[in-house]
Amino acid sequence: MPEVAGDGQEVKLVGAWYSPYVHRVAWVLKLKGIQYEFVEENLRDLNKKSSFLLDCNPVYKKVPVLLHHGKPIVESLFIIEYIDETWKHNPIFPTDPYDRAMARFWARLMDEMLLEGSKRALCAEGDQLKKEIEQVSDAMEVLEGMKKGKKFFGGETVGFLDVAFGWTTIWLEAIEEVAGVEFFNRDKYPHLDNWKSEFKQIHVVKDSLFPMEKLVRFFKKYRQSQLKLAAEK
Ligand SMILES: N[C@@H](CCC(=O)N[C@@H](CS)C(=O)NCC(=O)O)C(=O)O
Repeated sequence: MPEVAGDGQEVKLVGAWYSPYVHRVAWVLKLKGIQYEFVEENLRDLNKKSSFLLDCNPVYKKVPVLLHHGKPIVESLFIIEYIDETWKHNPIFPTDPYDRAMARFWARLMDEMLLEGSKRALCAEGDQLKKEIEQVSDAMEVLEGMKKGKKFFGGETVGFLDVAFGWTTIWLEAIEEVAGVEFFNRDKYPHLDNWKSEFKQIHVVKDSLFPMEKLVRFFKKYRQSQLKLAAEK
């Protein structure tokens, strides 16, 4: 039986139900069997964040925040590294230093290109939307090439890159629906398509995913509010 953190009091995850960054951290905690308490932060009004969040993450003021024995760790990719180094069973990172460095590189690049790009697409129109679609498509091409010939990005088992890219499973589809665009084409990205199906079958992922319609409703409101703000400027 792997060593797990105590009674949930010593590990807390501060998050928001819809956050892809939060889910990737939760997946790693669950894959390692670490008990934790989830603390939902209400981000509806970004000017009214809790003093708890502002104390924990004074620089970025964002979720997720992981608290371990009361000490906060921020930024999802760093949090995952911390978890993997602290609880060493069921390792998430590759063991080879070169592979580890490359995994960090790809995770960060894809956060910049794919995650941030598709987030911007969610609230974009016209030429701006076209530009974001191009960037997201470039990123998808790269991912398709990286996935070829392997069951998971990590090889035969789920690894750091799988959890880092796991958000594409439903978040990307929800963005496509709300922004009225197509990023993901099964015929163009068959390896990614297989991976998506495999990833969604992993029990900790399956149990944590919520209906896509819930996310679509949330994103619709978000898009409308952002477009309204942009029009008022
Ligand atoms: N780079 C950060 C991004 C975290 C992030 O953007 N979180 C969003 C929720 S999905 C947030 O807290 N937004 C509040 C805000 O933008 O002020 C990470 O990887 O943890």
